[in-house]
Amino acid sequence: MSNVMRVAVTGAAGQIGYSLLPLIANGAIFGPNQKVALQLLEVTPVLGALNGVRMELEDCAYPLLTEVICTDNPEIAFLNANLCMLVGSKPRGPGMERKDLLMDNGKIFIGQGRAIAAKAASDVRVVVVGNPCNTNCLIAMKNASGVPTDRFTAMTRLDMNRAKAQLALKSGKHWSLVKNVTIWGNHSNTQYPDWHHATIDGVPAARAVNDDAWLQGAFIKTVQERGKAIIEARGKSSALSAAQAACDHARSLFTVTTRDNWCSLCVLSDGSYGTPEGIISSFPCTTDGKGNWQIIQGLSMNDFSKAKAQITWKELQEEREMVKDLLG
Ligand code: NAX
Repeated sequence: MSNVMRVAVTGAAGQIGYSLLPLIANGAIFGPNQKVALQLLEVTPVLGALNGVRMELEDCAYPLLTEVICTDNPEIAFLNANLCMLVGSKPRGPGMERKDLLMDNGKIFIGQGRAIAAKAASDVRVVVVGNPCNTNCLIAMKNASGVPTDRFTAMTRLDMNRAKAQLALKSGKHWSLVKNVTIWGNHSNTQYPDWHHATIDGVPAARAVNDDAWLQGAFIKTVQERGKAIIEARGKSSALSAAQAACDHARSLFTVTTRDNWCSLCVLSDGSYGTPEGIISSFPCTTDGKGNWQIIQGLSMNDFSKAKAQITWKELQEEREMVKDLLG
């Protein structure tokens, strides 16, 4: 790794940003021995608030943090960036259709994809968090001419963490003992959290939980609708858990992840498991610790899993169709 890893974060003055930046500055992605510089992007009207965040970061005097750059220019934010965390996007307004949200946000990710291609470091990795994150990721990737497509990933790590927590709570075991949960498809309420290969303290999850009706019903629904439940309870969308998940996702790219405890990443589909090609879909993945991932091959999928996965893959195809004019 470089002497200093340059991490660009968009939407940095937003609520996820406020939880995410301290984690990055404290070594949550690259570990306790790697210096980091933060390159923060916001829209122009929010630069004042972003400057306040910069002041607070300085006031933390983090040993690992070398520099904080604040800008409204993507070409400055992504300059020599090794990791770009694309968090900023427009929230859905009242009465706004899904297509309007896709189109409005899509335009942001065209510009950011181009700026990454023009300015980021040659080893850049991109993590898209801002929603609709799968399709935003596809748009950024398609507009980042010359950047290999496997550098682009979108986040279902929060969904995976939520699924692990639900399995742990149901089985009375600690969540650190839950392994190999897969999120398939879209980061939306069509996603399919799949427990069939998961283990809890070394025991197959289905045996540890011993409640198939719960797994096939309430478990899936709780994970799919957790975001909504948080908004109802808190009055705001998930932020600290989203920030933690974004770090977990990026850390997985830069540490080795094996088949014994895989991670879910949204990556460009190559048709594995019957997923339509050319969408950004969540898959079970391993990583090599150098920023590279591989889709795990050879897992069995029963008819229940196939049917659930089809629903979310279809939604991703529909999203891609809606933004086809933005795909470079
Ligand atoms: P906030 O509205 O608090 O912050 C978003 C920030 O992005 C704002 O400060 C805004 O000014 C900025 N922004 C908007 N357009 C921008 C642009 N073109 N360039 C740079 N910055 C821009 O939202 P927050 O709660 O932080 O959520 C951020 C995004 O994460 C949302 O799209 C949200 O839906 C998404 N989420 C994704 C999750 C996932 O699992 N993939 C989970 C959490 C979260 O819902």
